[in-house]
Amino acid sequence: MNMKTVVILLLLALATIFALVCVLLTKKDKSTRCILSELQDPPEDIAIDRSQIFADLTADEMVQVVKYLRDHLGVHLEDAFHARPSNNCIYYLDLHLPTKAEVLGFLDRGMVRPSREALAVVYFGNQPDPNITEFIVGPLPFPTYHRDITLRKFGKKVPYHSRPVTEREYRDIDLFIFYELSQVSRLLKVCCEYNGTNLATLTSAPRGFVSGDRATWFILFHNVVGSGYFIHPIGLEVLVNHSSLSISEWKIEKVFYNGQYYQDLAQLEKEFSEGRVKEVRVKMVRQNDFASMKPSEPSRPGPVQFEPRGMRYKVNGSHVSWQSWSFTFGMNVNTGPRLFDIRFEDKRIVYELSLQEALATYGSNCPGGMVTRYMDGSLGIGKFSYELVRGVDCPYMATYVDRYYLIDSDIPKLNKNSFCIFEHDMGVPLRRHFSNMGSFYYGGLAKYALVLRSISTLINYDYVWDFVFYQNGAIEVKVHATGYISSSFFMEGGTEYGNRVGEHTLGTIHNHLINYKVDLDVEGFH
Ligand SMILES: *[C@@H]1O[C@H](CO)[C@@H](O)[C@H](O)[C@H]1NC(C)=O
Ligand SMILES: *[C@@H]1O[C@H](CO)[C@@H](O)[C@H](O)[C@H]1NC(C)=O
Ligand SMILES: *[C@@H]1O[C@H](CO)[C@@H](O)[C@H](O)[C@H]1NC(C)=O
Ligand SMILES: *[C@@H]1O[C@H](CO)[C@@H](O)[C@H](O)[C@H]1NC(C)=O
Ligand SMILES: [Cu+2]
Repeated sequence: MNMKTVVILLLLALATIFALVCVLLTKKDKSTRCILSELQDPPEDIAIDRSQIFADLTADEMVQVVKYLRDHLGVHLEDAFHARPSNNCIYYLDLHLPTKAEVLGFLDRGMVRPSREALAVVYFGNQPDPNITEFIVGPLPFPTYHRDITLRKFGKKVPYHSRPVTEREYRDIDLFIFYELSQVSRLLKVCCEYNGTNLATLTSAPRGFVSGDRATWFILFHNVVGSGYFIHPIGLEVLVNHSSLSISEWKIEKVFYNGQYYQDLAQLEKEFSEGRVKEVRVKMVRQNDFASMKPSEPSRPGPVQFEPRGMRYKVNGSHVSWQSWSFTFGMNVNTGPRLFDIRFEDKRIVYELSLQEALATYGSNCPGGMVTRYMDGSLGIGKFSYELVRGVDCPYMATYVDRYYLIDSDIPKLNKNSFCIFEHDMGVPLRRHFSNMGSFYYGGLAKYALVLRSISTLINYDYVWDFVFYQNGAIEVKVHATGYISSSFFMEGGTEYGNRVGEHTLGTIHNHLINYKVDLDVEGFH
């Protein structure tokens, strides 16, 4: 099997291009310049200072909010890293943006700076009627108040069963599954060379079909080390009902093995020992893994761009400026990268441009793949925006920026170098003309773009999120999908649902849907 067929995935390019030229070529408003010059600082410093209103929470602010909530909620908060479903814990924190009216009042009309606040999402599991509550906590950095905004925001109580699964819950589910698997030890030894440690699980979603369900198909794979285990399925899948807040009440509701459903693992093992299960012997891959990402041979280094007279863009905190453009960027732990106050020639043209959701819907003849509709916002597009590798993930000379996030734990975590910013030669002229008619001349201009990028690894696949700014006033959002495919065990009829990419691996048919919010604000229309 050629590695490339597996590793190289679809390339998805969604392009939203705004033609802004005519609006932007209108003359600069001198009066705003006059107001700015009354203040002492140069305009660039003022812009940087004001952009702080959109800045992500700092690690110190997160620590203060956690401390405040522990001291003021009147209940014991377990650290989410250890919390069981029946505990209370802080699920995540994020910046709470003031309303657009408040922000614009401050930015444009000299009104007071709105106070800086955090959004805290708390799981209240340790009470008779558990719920999820959203609080606003402020003012930062030293909070003195919190407000429950759940009912105002959602119009109803947020049911506890709909909460995203925490890392702790995944760990507990794994412990539960591997404990239960001892019931099929004879089958697993024969079919899959199971030795107690060489299998791994993969979640699916949604976790049911009616409100209140919390039962998930988990798919079993050979846990091939240092390689994409997602394409080494062994043919076994289990439906785990983890709705109970008491882990001892979790159960396996259904079992699937190589095309057949069973009531439970005991029934599967019994039928296997009676010779009524058609097992498929899947060898544990030890070398020449078709899923390996290792280049097969070293290659000579490719071309590299350089900046002969240094960077032509500036990055200060969350504020970026380049030629006529400026904007502020950040990362929402769930929804991913977000940009605010995008200006061209100092005029705001976009108030907010942010990723909202990445949906992937699958088809398969195995239950896990068949039901799967991932909504990556619930996994954490921002949380899983990991460190970028210089010269591969972004050009060598790019500027790299760290991000802190807090989710699934009371301690802020660092995603080092998880944004990159670079100016890039587009390899094509922006405009040119060669004249050999009438008179003899040439005029041309090289095309450059400024790119803000982050890359999210959502389980098996990696999304490369680009926000591209062009000299002509166009903005483009782009996504490239790479990483590994999600796969099912290959069985008869599998090719109706995808392509056979390995002896036992079906690359399943699916769609990606990427959703952005664009709040265009040309000429102050809002
Ligand atoms: C960032 O901007 C602030 C305010 O304008 C300035 O004091 C600081 O020196 C700048 N930092 C960098 C690294 O440019
Ligand atoms: C959720 O639980 C919290 C903590 O006990 C409580 O203050 C809040 O009123 C509850 N929310 C709803 C909508 O019942
Ligand atoms: C099981 O097999 C894996 C992969 O071959 C190996 O790395 C691991 O050490 C084995 N575990 C035990 C307990 O033998
Ligand atoms: C899951 O278990 C709960 C009891 O813990 C039960 O009420 C519910 O019906 C089960 N759900 C499914 C999908 O089997
Ligand atoms: Cu895909």
